[in-house]
Amino acid sequence: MARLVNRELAEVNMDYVNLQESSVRMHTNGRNLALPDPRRRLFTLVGVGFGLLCIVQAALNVSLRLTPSAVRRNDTDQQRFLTGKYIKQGWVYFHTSFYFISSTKKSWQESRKFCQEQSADLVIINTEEEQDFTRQFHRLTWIGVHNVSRTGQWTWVDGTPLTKSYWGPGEPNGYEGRNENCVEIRFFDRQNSWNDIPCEDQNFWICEKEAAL
Ligand code: GN1
Ligand code: CA
Repeated sequence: MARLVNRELAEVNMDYVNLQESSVRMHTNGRNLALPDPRRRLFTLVGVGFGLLCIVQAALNVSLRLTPSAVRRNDTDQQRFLTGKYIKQGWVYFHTSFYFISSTKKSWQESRKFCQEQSADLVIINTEEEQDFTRQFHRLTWIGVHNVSRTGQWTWVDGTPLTKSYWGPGEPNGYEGRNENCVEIRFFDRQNSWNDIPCEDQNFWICEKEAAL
C-alpha cells in the first residue's frame, strides 16, 4: 500500500515535471528558458519599452543639439562663400555692407534683377554716410527706392516706406507729366542728389548686400 502510494506520488510528480517541461518547450519553440511565461513576457515588454525610450531620447538629442548649429553652420558657410565671391568680383565693403557699382547700364527692374541674382538688392540708404558713399562714383546710378503703385508713396525695395530722403532741387517732379517712378543719383556735388526718372531709362546701378560679420 505504502509502495503503491509512493508509486502513485512518484507518477504524479513525474507527470507534473513532464507537463511543466513540455509547456516550456511549447512556448519557446524548443528553447529551454528558465522563466515561466508571464514573467518572460513582462521582461520582454520592459526591455522593448526601454529600447524605444532610448531611441526617442537619442532622436531628441540629435534634433535639439544638431539642428540649430547645423543651420548656423550653413549660414556661416553661405556668408563666407558670398564674401569670397563679392571680393573676387570687385564688390566694395563699406561700414556693414558690400556694394557693387555697375559698369554697364540697365533699366531699374533689370538692374534690380541683377542684384537679386547675386543674393543682394538695389542699395537702401539708411544713413548720411551711406548717402555720401553712393554719390562719390559720379555716375547716374539707380538706387533701391521706387513709386511702387504710382500712388506717390515712395518705397524702399525691402518694402519700408521712404522717410528720410535726399531729393535734388525741384525733385521729384514727374518731369513733363511723365511717369518718373524710379530714383537715380544725379546731382553728385550735393548731398541732396536724387532725381525721379522713368524706370525704363538705362542707368548704372548700385547693389547692396548687408554683411552679417
Ligand atoms: C530734367 O535737365 P535734366 O536732363 O538734368 C529734369 C528731371 C527729369 C529729367 C528727365 C530741373 O533733368 O527732373 O527727371 O530731365 N530736371 C529739371 O530726363 O526739370
Ligand atoms: Ca525728375
